[in-house]
Amino acid sequence: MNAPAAATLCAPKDFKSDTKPVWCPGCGDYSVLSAITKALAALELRPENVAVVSGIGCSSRIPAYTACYGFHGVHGRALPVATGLKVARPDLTVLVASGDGDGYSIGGNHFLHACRRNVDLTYIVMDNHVYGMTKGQPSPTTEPGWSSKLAPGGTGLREFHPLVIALASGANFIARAYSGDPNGCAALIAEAVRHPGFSFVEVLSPCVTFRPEQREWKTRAHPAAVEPTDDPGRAARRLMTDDGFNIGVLYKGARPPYGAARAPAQSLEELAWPFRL
Ligand SMILES: Cc1ncc(C[n+]2csc(CCOP(=O)(O)OP(=O)(O)O)c2C)c(N)n1
Ligand code: SF4
Repeated sequence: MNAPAAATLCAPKDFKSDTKPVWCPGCGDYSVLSAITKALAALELRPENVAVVSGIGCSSRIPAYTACYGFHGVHGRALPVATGLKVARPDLTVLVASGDGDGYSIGGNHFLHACRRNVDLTYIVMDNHVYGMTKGQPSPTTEPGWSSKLAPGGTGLREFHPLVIALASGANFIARAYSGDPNGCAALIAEAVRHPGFSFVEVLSPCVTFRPEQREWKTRAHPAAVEPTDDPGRAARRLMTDDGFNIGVLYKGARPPYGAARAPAQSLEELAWPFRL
């Protein structure tokens, strides 16, 4: 799909590609795609100035459905690719799309260090508490008692707490969104992109095929009762007692992003220079 002429603002549809999503009907990821395109339009960006990087999973298919530059990479490795891209091309807006399996299991170590490095990225994790693409294995955020054919009786393992881990590791912006509210989700993604440094948006995005009970999330998601804080201690106390369904910005830090002072490279030669043999 061609974006409008440079002087014209882009609409959400201008950020969508002509590739039709293959997600199951009712999958939460449709709404996340729509929220991303709405956010990019609201930010008055253009597809050619945005890159969407992902790993592997149903959620990680998102780059192909946008008209932005995209990289559908290796399972769990979206963050290092996006980090390299943003450091080399600070002029681009870089979004990273992941799932709870991709981002917290195989990619868990990269999550810690991306928070710590604080490169100016927006990390959107579509959390459905299951590995959807590979047919329903428990993920790090699966409830210990969730019983299924692949894990009869449940895993008995406590869940990973992505927001607390992001805070402890140094993320500069932490929010939770719900795919069932695409406008609210778009507003949170736009705020995350605007905020300098590593911004983490955990999106509750139901897998209607392997976790059909997640349709009930629409009755559980609720706006966070308190304003975002810039105090990590207060944010930690809130997040530790969080019910998992508080929606909104939960922490907004003021750490300067990595490499903020660096100007974009002007040529391929300049980019290649630090890697010369
Ligand atoms: C190195 C490697 N290991 C395992 C897989 C198989 N695999 C593909 S997607 C996936 C899990 C995806 O789950 P999640 O990130 O939660 O995404 P969802 O499909 O639920 O959106 C796994 C284990 C793979 N592709 N590559
Ligand atoms: S398996 Fe689940 S996560 Fe994957 S497309 Fe279907 S509903 Fe969505």
